[in-house]
Amino acid sequence: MSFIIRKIRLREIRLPLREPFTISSGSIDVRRIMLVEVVDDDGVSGWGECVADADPNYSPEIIETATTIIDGFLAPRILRRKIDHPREVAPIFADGIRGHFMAKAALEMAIWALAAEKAGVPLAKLLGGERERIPVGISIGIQKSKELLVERARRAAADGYRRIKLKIKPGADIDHVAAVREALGPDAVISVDANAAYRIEDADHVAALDRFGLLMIEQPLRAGDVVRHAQLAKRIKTPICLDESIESVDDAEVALELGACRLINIKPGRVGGFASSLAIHDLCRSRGIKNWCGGMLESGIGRAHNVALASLANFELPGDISPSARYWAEDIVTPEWTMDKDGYVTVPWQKPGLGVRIDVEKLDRISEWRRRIE
Ligand code: OSB
Ligand code: MG
Repeated sequence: MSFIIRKIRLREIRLPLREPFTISSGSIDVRRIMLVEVVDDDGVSGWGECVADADPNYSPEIIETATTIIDGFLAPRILRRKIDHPREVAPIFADGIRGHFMAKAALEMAIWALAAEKAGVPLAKLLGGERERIPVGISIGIQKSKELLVERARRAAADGYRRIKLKIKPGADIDHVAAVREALGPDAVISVDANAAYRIEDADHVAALDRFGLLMIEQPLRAGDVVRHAQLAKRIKTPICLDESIESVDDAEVALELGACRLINIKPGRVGGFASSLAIHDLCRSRGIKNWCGGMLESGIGRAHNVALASLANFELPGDISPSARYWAEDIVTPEWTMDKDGYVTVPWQKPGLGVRIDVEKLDRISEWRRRIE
């Protein structure tokens, strides 16, 4: 079913987080989110969410660069062009435009959502998903003290989360993880995420985490340090999962070839969108490497994309797909995303498109700015 995009609307909203979120590279208490709406000839809309943040601490991209790239370079390539399938979009964006994966993803994923809506099928189906429900993991930010971290982790365990991930950095790592392991017991599934806070010289220090039986350590070294991740992998027992290092299927191929990781988390917003996510998924599956779906503190719109993607077969580990109420006093979609007491979120297989209704009136009220591209 082909379609032609006539209009693209960008806007920024600000959602206050219910608790501040701190990682090794920065901290936020209000999430600034750029939303993308594409509208086709028949007036059908598709929504996307840009995962770029206000500060370039996780990625070099920020909201302003993504806006500029969409407006100046991506939108002109897609407006008024006949599209037969959303998988055509990623190659159109890749040709001659380097990087800017978060900008590309926001627009590409909006177009996938539109295509699902038009075809009257759930986005999960269009992507080739199969899971009825997704196991959920929580990502707990760095806390002011070990005691506060233990309290937060206990609460998460009681809520039913199937995996508890602790953000770590030098000085808030070994003893913090020890305290949580002690509090939650040997059966709790615990992982850590360093967001690139260590250097290869810290290998012995990182190896001290091996005794806690962690599911993985995510992104211990700098994004570009794939070779050093391979070196580190030989010196620690805890499986390495790459996050920031993987922006494309090429990156994934190189990382696996070098033995830099045993797991890869896929954030569609980080890798340029769904076509790239599917390619990484298929590559990992063929190599026996498990995936899980990462998160970027998305609103209910980005969460819908992530849930749909995580329904694919190789997303075998719990995803960072917490329910709306973990982040926001009030989400921008109905129904809000919820997690059952066993720690699963249900894929909306009964509904077309994203499977949630977007409260556009509310968005209009809270938008900081809006821009129309025609
Ligand atoms: O590294 O996974 C990360 C949030 C912002 C930036 C980077 C990361 C994260 C998270 C949050 O861990 C996961 C979530 O959305 O629940
Ligand atoms: Mg991470």
